[in-house]
Amino acid sequence: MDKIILHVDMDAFFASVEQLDNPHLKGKPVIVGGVSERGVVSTCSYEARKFGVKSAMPVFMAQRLCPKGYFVRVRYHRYKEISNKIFAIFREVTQLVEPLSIDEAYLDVTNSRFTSGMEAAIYIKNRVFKEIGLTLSIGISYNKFLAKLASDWNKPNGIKVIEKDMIPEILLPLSISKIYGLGKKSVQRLNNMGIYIIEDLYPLNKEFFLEYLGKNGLDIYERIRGIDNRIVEVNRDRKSYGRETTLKFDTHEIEELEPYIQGFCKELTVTLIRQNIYIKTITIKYKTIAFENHTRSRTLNTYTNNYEIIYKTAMDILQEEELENYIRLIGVTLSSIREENVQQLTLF
Ligand code: TTP
Ligand code: MG
Repeated sequence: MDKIILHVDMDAFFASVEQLDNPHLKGKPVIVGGVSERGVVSTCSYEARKFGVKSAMPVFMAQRLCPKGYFVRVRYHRYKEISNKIFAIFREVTQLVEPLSIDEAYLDVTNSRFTSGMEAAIYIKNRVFKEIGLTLSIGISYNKFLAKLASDWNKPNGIKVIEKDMIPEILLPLSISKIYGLGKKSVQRLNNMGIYIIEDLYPLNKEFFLEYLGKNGLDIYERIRGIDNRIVEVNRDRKSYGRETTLKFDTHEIEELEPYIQGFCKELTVTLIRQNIYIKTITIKYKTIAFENHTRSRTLNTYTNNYEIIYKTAMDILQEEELENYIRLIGVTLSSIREENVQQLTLF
């Protein structure tokens, strides 16, 4: 089955936060940056983009292009605070969130509760708008390269799906500068050979790519054909992976809890396997209807990412609990993480 990857990117992020916090700036050209004349523009609202103002432009130039603009100072802490809230929503949608920057992430929703990428995207957009008051753009496809391309398609406040049967039509007319992994120098070199759009690259064979683009060459050859096998990598600094839920009906019957444990262990092991991560400690967490929290852990002798072992251990822990009170919430957390690096794996 193809993966479902989302690329999510906030619209005019710093400027939108300024408009959110200062409603009189709504609908106005807002330019966020260093306030001194020597400063540069971090970003600007879409109203200011009409005047030609852009990220990284010197502020004095922005002042010339847009003299009636509202120039405001960067408030990084505030943007980070909002970013954390947005990422918390992403992580409720899927465990597989790869942050790319303060306002941008890849989400792998293949095994999430959503039946389609579109459904997940609409859910995210609605929640971010309702709870935070900001808009974002989402690209949906079966790999990272195409998802990222798609999120740029209808900015701001857009959703765009790129399906398999839209390749190569969608890729052919694109500028080669849109190819992920192709640096500015390579673009320039190809331009010098008369190659400007992806269509110009199609007739060329693999040897050309290897010769002119070096070790990246084969990746680029595949990418322009819609192939990109990079996985969505969650933050490697994480200490644990967990899933929990409030039960539909309070219970103290192991049989009724088992399907939840099973589901969590399945989801979590899929994540472990994808990320090449092994764990040693399994924790069961539950909350009774009296709101007492309980956690019970077991540490194995060896690291594992095996579903059967993790599931069986989780059930053993649960079976040893004396569940007198009814339970309202149950969860499984996996910790004591070890990453297997790819080189090691290929050696074996
Ligand atoms: P971007 O997502 O590149 O830009 P954006 O969110 O402002 O606008 P868009 O709707 O096109 O996505 O960057 C996110 C934030 O990072 C941006 O709001 C400000 C900051 N930033 C800089 O400080 N300097 C820069 O050169 C760029 C590109 C971004
Ligand atoms: Mg953005």
